[in-house]
Amino acid sequence: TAKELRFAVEGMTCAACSSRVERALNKVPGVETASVNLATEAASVRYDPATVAPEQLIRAVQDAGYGVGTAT
Ligand code: 9UX
Repeated sequence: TAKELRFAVEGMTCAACSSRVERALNKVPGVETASVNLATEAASVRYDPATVAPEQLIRAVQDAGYGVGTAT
């Protein structure tokens, strides 16, 4: 069963930034869908908790060069 994680993404200043974060999240094995909203700085990720842990999702954002804020 998929779970949903929502958190704030810090440091995005243009639409290419949000696309980049979205792509990084969608590339992680176990992620079903990820969407990132530039204006609200919100990331929403549907993932399979048997395959991937929330920490790995956060690390993917950080490795892409952006910050992770509080869960929402
Ligand atoms: Mo445009 Mo977003 O250079 O880093 S992709 S600000």
